[in-house]
Amino acid sequence: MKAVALLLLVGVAVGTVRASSPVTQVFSEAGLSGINHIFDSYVSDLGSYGFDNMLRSVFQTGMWIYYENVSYNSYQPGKVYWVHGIEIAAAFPVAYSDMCSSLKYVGSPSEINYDTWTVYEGTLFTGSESYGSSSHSNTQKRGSSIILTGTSPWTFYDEEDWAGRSWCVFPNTDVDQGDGGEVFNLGIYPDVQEIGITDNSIASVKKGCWSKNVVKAEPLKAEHRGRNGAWGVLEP
Ligand SMILES: [Ca+2]
Repeated sequence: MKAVALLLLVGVAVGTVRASSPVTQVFSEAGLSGINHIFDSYVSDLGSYGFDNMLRSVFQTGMWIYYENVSYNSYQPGKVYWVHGIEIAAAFPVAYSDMCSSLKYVGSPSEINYDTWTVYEGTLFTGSESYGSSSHSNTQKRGSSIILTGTSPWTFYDEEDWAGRSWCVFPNTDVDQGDGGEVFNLGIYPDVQEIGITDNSIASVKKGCWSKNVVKAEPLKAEHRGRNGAWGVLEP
């Protein structure tokens, strides 16, 4: 982690140290300047770091979600700015600058392309979440949005213990490639209903594709999409 931070501090310089775990360096000015802070874990209130409503640009690895309100928009709907990639720099559009009050990464804390699923309570990745890197027999039926990382498909069921109606979902909406040959696969689904899954119905998850009902989706509309990543905005 120290080596990663060092690389980030010197910018996108050529280096042999590369982040393979989620990390974001946030800046108070566009163009990766001004006051900055490095985060590698969830922050439910950026005010705790004196960084509330101050973000204008980021340099990051992994997928990070930047929320307008504290606690990941749990209690108040708001704007969502998403960025995924490998050593990717992004500037927030004016309407999304100086608005971020909480942030979190997606997937495994230690390896961005580990096979994981995250089911969020609200659409647009808001609220509480269920997360796993293996099959789960009971996920509490609160899911409204999903993000997958890694290369494995996952099957979601509307009954516990992998029963009932099912949907096979692949992590194939986005593939990012780093300069060192790293690959980051994602399946980003901001509203389960858009892929035919009933809202608040997901009750269990199994690794692999075990349903004839195979979900296909287009990549999210992005503000920018390049070889090493993409970013965009979502509004309720
Ligand atoms: Ca805010």
